[in-house]
Amino acid sequence: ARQELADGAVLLRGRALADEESLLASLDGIVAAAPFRHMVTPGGFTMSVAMTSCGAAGWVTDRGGYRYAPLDPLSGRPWPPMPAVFLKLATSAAAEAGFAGFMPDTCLVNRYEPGARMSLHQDKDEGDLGHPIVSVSLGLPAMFQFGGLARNDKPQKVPLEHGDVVVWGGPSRLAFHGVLALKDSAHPRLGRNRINLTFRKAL
Ligand code: MD3
Ligand code: FE
Repeated sequence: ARQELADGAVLLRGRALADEESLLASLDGIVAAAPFRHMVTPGGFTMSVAMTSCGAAGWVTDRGGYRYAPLDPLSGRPWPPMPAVFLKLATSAAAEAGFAGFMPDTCLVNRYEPGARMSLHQDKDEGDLGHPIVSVSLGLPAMFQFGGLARNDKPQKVPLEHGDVVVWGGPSRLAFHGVLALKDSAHPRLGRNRINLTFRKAL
């Protein structure tokens, strides 16, 4: 099921389901080396979403700003490497959406517990905004908000479920987007959690 949400934004429903167990096993390895943490925004707010990363750099925020860092600030060591199953899923999904050759160098792992949310924002901390972003949703469903290029554009609501993959490129790359507060329920495999893997070329 290939669904075009907007120009350049392609939803591949269930695209990650075949890789579910190997994605989750790889995720356990990442979290063992680089645990989830709640980071602080430049404005001083602690994020409700807990995060970690793998790959050559990881997205971090603190009072000093948002950036990609080559070392995990918690450990002072490099982030865990990008697992092969992550890379293969991201590159093949991007190719199916029309972005052949996409080669991410980082995966941000977001963990939502009930009540966690992400307010409307743009992703523009990457060096070259010509590359798409691939996102993989696992665990509890979430209501995703997908707006336009202006903060005021009324967002469309898109439910994202376990196994869904979305590729955001071209004119959609700078769209405002966010995630509504996660409703409390339990997923058979992930319990009271939603995990989102966000693949980017940052460097
Ligand atoms: C649309 N994460 O980490 S992924 C983020 O579900 C982030 O955790 C959300 O937004 C989450 O920055 C959404 C989907 C996503 C990612 C990047 C986008 C959608 C996007 C960039 C442009 C437009
Ligand atoms: Fe984002």
